[in-house]
Amino acid sequence: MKPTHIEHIGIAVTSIEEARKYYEDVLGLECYSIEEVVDQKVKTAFFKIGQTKIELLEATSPESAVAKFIEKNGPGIHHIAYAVEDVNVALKEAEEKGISLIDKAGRSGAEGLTIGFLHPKTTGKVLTEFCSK
Ligand code: CMX
Repeated sequence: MKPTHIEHIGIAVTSIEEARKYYEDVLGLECYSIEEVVDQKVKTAFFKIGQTKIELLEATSPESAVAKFIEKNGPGIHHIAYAVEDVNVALKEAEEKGISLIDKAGRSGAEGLTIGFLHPKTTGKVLTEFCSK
């Protein structure tokens, strides 16, 4: 499954409108896309740095994983996403190596990518995502 690069880092925020100021005004990055991912109950804002992206995540419902995360921890780094050739192959390989899957199979994520999450309890407490085109 060898990941090729970090596809994005997901950062939980209470308000994209507030949080984006740091990325734009201080780091000088450009927000090139704002997209709601209905399935995940989040609004996302993307900034590109080389091959990698920063994904700001704002909950659109109190039931969202991001809302629960912020309630428990406050805003901050939420997950790391690795680019892999095929999410389904990567999920299967991880499971065979004893990792607990959140997603048994790839599903649709932001930017038209196929995504799948691994449970943080078996990844050293880091919520981990695989992404493929
Ligand atoms: N990073 C690390 N650990 C996390 C975490 C995160 N982002 N979110 C939850 N956890 C930990 C909790 O701290 C808790 O650990 P302890 O048992 O040691 O206390 C454990 O996971 C269970 O957490 P919980 O608050 O009870 O939450 P749930 O079990 O209901 O859900 C999780 C946790 C990871 C299964 C859920 O958040 C999930 O399915 N996430 C994947 C989907 C997602 O995050 N979508 C939003 C982003 C979508 C996108 O990028 O498009």
